[in-house]
Amino acid sequence: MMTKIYSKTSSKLFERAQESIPGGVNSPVRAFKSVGGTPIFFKEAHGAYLYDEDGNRYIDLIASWGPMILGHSHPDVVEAITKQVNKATSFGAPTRLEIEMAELMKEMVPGLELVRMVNSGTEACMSAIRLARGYTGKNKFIKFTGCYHGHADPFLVKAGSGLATFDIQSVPGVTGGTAHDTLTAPFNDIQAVQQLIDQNPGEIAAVIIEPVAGNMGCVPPQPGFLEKLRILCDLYGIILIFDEVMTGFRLARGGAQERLGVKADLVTFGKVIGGGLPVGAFGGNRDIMSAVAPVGKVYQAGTLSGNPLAMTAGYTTLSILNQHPEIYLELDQKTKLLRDKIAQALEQNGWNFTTNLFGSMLSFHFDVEQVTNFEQASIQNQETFKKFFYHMLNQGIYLPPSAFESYFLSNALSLEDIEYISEAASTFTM
Ligand code: KE4
Repeated sequence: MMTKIYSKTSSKLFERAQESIPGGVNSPVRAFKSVGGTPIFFKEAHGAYLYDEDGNRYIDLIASWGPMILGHSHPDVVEAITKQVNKATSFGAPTRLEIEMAELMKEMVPGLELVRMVNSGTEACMSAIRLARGYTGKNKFIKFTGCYHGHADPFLVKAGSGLATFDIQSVPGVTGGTAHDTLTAPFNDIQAVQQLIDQNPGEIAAVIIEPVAGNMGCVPPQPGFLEKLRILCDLYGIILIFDEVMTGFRLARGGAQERLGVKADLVTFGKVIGGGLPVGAFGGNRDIMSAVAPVGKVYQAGTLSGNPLAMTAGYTTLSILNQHPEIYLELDQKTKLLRDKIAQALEQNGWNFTTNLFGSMLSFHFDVEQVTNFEQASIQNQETFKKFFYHMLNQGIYLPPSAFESYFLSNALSLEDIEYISEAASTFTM
């Protein structure tokens, strides 16, 4: 039964929230600004479902932007956190749990020799860039237009996610000096990378990339692109950083490196490794990582880094994924089925669109032939996207509230849920 859902309490809470929190949210993409209207305030989540303040149920296709890969309130994760919370939540001192977490990540990710825990993907990426600069003694780095590596100053240049959503191409407060050292190239354009290297001889410390981009919608690498990037980095002594905050432990146990067969020098993580609690990490080659304090002089620190509660949530989540790799096959199959069903429904109703899919990452882009980079993502029809977003939301399906984000599936999504979503999409008419 398709019923129009609207959360009356959410609009009251949103008004109240704006009195105390900038824009009423603690992260801009949640504000529904690009789709208009009022964000839904949720109070509970179980499995593949979110429940708003009025008790309306939504099928969740964001999974908290990736972390909830097993579904919300997974019983094993809840049990483990509950046990730990009664022992301690944070010491600010080393614990056995941090060793076990690092060892498990090393077991799952090829080439991860040393890994440092932090508290967000932003911290992981900013630390990795500082490390690359400190290790090489060079200042510049290359990022790709439309990729998002968190909100640290150096990355807020032609970035994706919320910056693309709100069309913020340069951020007040990011100094010219900082932006000067951030070089940008179009995603999937290896010639542009070669050109930047030629124009900045001996000055580039690193290339940082989302190996499968997720912050301009889902944009997979073209065949050979990452391989050529690896060759260029080797040729010119540039550190290759894979930002796997989204793809890490989502695409495979070994993330994009395993899935795509390309090895980075440093990898950043977030989202899934916290199992819903704030965790980020960066790691890789022992020689480079040994430049990090207290071994080396590249300072990086955090009061709550590796805290027992977050380690417990992350360790439990990764252990389940490590022991049940079939989850990745199930996720891939469900994502492909979901894509095919929605695409069929949209085609039947005469919509013009393209879809990108990689593993359990998926996006739809209206009125554009293909999306292989940010420029193409930018010309998609955002008005149609908004209509589709609300068409689905009003039938209890929670899509990312931005045309520059990806769907993230949790393995709690059932075939019945997919059937329901397909049926909802079939009534999206011109
Ligand atoms: P956080 O600091 O938000 O934990 O991670 C930053 C980050 C780094 N790298 C990649 C590839 C990312 O996707 C992110 C964060 N992703 C966004 C969603 N596209 C987080 C959602 C938000 O900003 O609220």
